[in-house]
Amino acid sequence: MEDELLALQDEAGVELASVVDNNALEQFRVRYLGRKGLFSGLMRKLGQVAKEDRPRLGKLANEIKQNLEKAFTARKEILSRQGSTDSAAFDLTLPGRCYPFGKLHPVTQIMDEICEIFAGLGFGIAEGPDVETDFYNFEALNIPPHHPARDMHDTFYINDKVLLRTHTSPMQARIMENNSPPLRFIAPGKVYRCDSDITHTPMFHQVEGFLVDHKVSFADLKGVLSVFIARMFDADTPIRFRPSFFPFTEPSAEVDIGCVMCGGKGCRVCKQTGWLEILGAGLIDPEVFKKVDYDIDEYSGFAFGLGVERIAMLKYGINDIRLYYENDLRFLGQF
Ligand code: 2NL
Repeated sequence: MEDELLALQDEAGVELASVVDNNALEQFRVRYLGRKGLFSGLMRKLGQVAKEDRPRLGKLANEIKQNLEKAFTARKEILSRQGSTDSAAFDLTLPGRCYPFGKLHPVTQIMDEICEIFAGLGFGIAEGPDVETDFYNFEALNIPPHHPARDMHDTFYINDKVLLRTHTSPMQARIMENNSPPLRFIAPGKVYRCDSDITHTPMFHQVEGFLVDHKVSFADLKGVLSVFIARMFDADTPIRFRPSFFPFTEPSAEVDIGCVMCGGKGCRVCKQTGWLEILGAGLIDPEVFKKVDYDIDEYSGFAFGLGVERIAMLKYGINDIRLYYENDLRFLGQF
């Protein structure tokens, strides 16, 4: 009797799982739970079992009935939620539903690629706070109080001394302050400038890097950046260094690559010059070393900074930086 009850419960469970419409559900109810159903049949047999077994089996039978009723109601709810009333609503030959895959934002993808290249050259990766002090963002990098980079038009100030970092080099200043050479690190991250047009967004991403050791020269800088550009773009991408100025490096250079759009022939993107500027770099100014108490006769170093959105625009041929931040999946899904 006990075996029969348990077997009935199992059998009903299996059958209920295959019920996909209301007709089949009603058939199930009549077959198992109806007045003349299999369960009632077993209950009638309860009268024939030995007297001492009756209370135990009666209790089991009750539990099983409650379980069956509960399973029946649950199934009914599932079916009504699926909105099916008959088996015609189900076409088992339909293909399964495809859910769209998410992917990394193109800027994140390029950022990862840049970090991987420098990590391969032995650079450590250091991230710092987006909210910085005036000291680390400007003062420690030899940007004096009257420098145009501090202009209210560029910097988001929170108060006199606190601001949103305008570049990621404050992190480099923090690293130099707390460690001794030899050092080589890159600092990737978000930076903020009050500027917005087709080539500027108020938030964008930078990777800045630096290396400090004995006898570091401009040749070392050229070597590292040449390898970076060859890996990031084509291996034979032409490079040129143009003299420039940054408050934290001396000498300084802007680095151009042969235009990836026209192959150097001259086009709208490179303004007919055949070259595209992709990063700024130089040998770290002794004034910066003095701020972190490094002996300028013993150590020298180079530093560079690049805009991630700009590199991604050149690599993918995108002409408006704002496309990255409009969250249009038709755009973002292409990368
Ligand atoms: C540019 C120019 C540059 C750095 C950034 C830097 C400087 C020091 C330490 C660590 Cl002292 N990092 N960054 C150096 C030269 C140029 O960026 O046009 N960036 C898009």
